[in-house]
Amino acid sequence: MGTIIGAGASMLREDDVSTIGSGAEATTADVDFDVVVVGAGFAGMYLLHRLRGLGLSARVIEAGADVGGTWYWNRYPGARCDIQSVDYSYSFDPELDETWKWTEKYAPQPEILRYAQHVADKHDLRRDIQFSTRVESAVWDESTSRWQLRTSDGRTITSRFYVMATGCLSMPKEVDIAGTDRFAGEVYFTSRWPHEGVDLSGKRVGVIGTGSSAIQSIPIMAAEAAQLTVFQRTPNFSMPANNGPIPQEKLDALAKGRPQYREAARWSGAGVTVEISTTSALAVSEEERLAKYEDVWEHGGIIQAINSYMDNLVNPAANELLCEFVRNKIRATVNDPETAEALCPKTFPIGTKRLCVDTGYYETFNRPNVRLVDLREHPIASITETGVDLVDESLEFDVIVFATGFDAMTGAIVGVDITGRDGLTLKQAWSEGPKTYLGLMAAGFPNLFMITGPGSPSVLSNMMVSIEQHVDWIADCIDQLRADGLSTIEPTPAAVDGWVQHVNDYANITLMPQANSWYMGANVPGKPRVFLPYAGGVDRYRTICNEVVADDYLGFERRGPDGQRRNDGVVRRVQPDVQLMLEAMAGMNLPTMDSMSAAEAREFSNAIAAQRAPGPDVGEIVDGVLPGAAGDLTYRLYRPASPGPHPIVVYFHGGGWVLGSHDSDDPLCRDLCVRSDAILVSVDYRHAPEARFPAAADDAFAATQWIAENAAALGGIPGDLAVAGWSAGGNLAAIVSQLARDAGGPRIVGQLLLTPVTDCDFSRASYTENADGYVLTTPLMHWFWNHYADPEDRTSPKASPIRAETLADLPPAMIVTCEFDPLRDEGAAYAEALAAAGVPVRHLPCRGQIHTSLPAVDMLLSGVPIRAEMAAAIRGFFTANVPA
Ligand code: N01
Repeated sequence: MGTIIGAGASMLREDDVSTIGSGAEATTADVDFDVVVVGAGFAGMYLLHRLRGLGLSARVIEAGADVGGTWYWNRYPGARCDIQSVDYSYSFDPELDETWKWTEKYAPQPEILRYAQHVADKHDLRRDIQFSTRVESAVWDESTSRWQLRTSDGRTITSRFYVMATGCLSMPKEVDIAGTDRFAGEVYFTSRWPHEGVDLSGKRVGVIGTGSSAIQSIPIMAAEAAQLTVFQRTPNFSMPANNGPIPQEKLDALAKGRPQYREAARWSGAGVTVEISTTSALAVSEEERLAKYEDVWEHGGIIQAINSYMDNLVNPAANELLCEFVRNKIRATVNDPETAEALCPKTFPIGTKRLCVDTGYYETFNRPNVRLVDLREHPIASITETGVDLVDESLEFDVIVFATGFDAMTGAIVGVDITGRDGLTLKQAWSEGPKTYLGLMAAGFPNLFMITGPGSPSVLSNMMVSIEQHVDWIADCIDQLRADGLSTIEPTPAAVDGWVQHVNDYANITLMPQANSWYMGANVPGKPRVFLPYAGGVDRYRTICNEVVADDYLGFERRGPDGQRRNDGVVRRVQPDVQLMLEAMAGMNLPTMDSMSAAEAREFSNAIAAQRAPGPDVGEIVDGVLPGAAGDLTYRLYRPASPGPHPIVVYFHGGGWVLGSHDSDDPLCRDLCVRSDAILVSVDYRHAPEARFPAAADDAFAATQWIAENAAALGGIPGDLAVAGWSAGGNLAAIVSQLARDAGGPRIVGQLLLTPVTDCDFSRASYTENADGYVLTTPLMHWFWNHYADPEDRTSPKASPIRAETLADLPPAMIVTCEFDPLRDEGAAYAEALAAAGVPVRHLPCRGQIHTSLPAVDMLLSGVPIRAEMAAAIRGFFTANVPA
């Protein structure tokens, strides 16, 4: 075993639970360390360097015989990285950029491995790396606050901190094909390719799999082998590497300033600076779109392709355009139309499985010695002594190559038997999918860190950038603990649950979960189907990690001899797409409406509304006029495309009784009409301050009466109406329900109240918690009320419906509230009060949403399930399917 590092020797003894790196002389130097790291790939190597810099004792345990990690193991012919080499390299040591010159845009595996070896030499890393050794088990010892690790050489070592730097794609997936052991010929795995290489000349070779590894190696194997048969279960999208010298624009950008170039990568979405489109693929002409795709095909890489249009990964229609472009490339390249069609992916959106990068892959299928077997048409029955039996044909081979992939992101971590606090194993804790905080730590496993673990951007980014960020975060964290006299750190269960939720929320606003990819764990039989990486981007993720530290390690509990510091909390609670909208608005530096006159505020809100997405098409839209309480009111009727008559919903727009019109909530009305198959009549009403309380309420009721009387003429089913409204419109819908009850008609069968104003009381907690930052602010609510009603009028049930003498006998209700809304608690209070009065009511609290989320149709994907529930409630009102 090698010696331990110079500066401090091991500074933590087994009887010492108090300090880190205090400078004491080591007595058990070769078995006790401040930090043990598993893996000597790029992550473990840089971490070792950082830990040494902090004067900590560290030992890296590595299964391979040298450094390099994935580049040590994956030596199959044609292996290259799909990120350009100048980007896929360390930034921590600027001298490396001077001493190392990449020969190609995408360097081959031997060159990347040499680079790792060069770094190891330069920083003299190997003396603290124990090669050809595995950690077999790791157990947290609560009494000493240390990890006890058993290694494959039969030793036990201890450490205060334990770091899994095991890589995301390092544990090969077990082959799940019958008869694999029977084959008597040569068997190779791309992920464990023999170091001495393989001579395929003159041999009949079968390759199973068509992922990145296969796609890179197939052209080279085909050139060597006598015959090559490719067994394809799912075709993949691949684009040309166009490999060659490092592109001039890259060299120019680096020449301008390497530090700035590196810094820009750290704050980019994928860890590589590329142009990010802000245009929808659907918003440009076909000619423009194809020109853009061609440019990316010829000059770009996978990150440019994904970012060619802003909605490639969120809108199925936009995605399909890029899919078809690539399919047409395949059809144009492969001579045999049947083979070409079989190579065209059609079962998942492009980019939801890792895009492949190739050199001559599709062209290979034009060679006379290459055959594609489509396993969807001809499944494998079994592997035999001599080859592969399909259900309808027997094929003989000298060599079978398995390019069948990895148990990604979690396989290598749970592959080591890790037992945390109270005997809990990581395998048990992750039985339903990995649960981490920031992809860095797990609850119940103190001082266990993961580098690029599940729940971090990792595989969706340039790994080098993500590795360096994690290593720096972990090293800084350990250093801070030492400075604070603390010895353990662990995330709280609430922080972990919140992060897992946030990771899922992000995945769910993309198309990513639709593919049976290794991102989803779907390639390994029995693995929980969970989106593993964080889709929010390197830049946002870095901001979050920095925020956690700045907020006194939010979501962590740290302990030391002098007690504990627990800063429980969830770091991101707003829905990701809402957060993006808030960030975009913040970037625009918009004025606040409560600083404007009513006329200015109306103009401002109209200008904003003009820029929004239009909402879905409906069968028919009719604008009309109806009599209000004191003069005519305009309305807009939305009719479904299905044959009528339809049930009618009277809808009242939002805008604090001051703003808005039947135009302002147009996308929401369209959406509700389409989803509920009901007519919506969106009614305007007089606005304050020109017409103050109770003008709006009186108009709303008068309009409802007129619509009830004219239901048949409007194409509706006479007799029953529902009412609905958002914000101040929700207030009016609630009040109309009360007025109709008291007046003995019209008959209202349901009320859909969306983030309604129900009370003039500003003392509820949501007014304080969400006072600012979520579009509708507390000062703006004051501004609305001041325009609308005098203080003595506000307590009238015609302004504050929650104050009605009785809420009994009101129509069934669905009340939707949003978590980050000043009106949240009064909506919830109204739901409770209705229920207490015996009214059937369903309260739908929307996690992570803000007041303006509900009408943001076609802008917020996270709002889709909510609007589906709203529409279901409308249908339920008319079928007496009362909400529960
Ligand atoms: O593995 P994969 P990979 N019967 O999982 C098939 C990175 N990487 O090693 O899709 C028949 O992508 C499986 O079929 P299906 C990169 O991130 C990067 O190629 O499950 N077929 C699939 O076709 C990449 O995404 C680079 O239906 C079976 C293939 O095997 C990741 O590593 C290079 C099967 C596995 O494809 C993994 O790539 C290489 C079965 N029983 C790798 N089981 C670059 O940087 C599996 N398959 C360029």
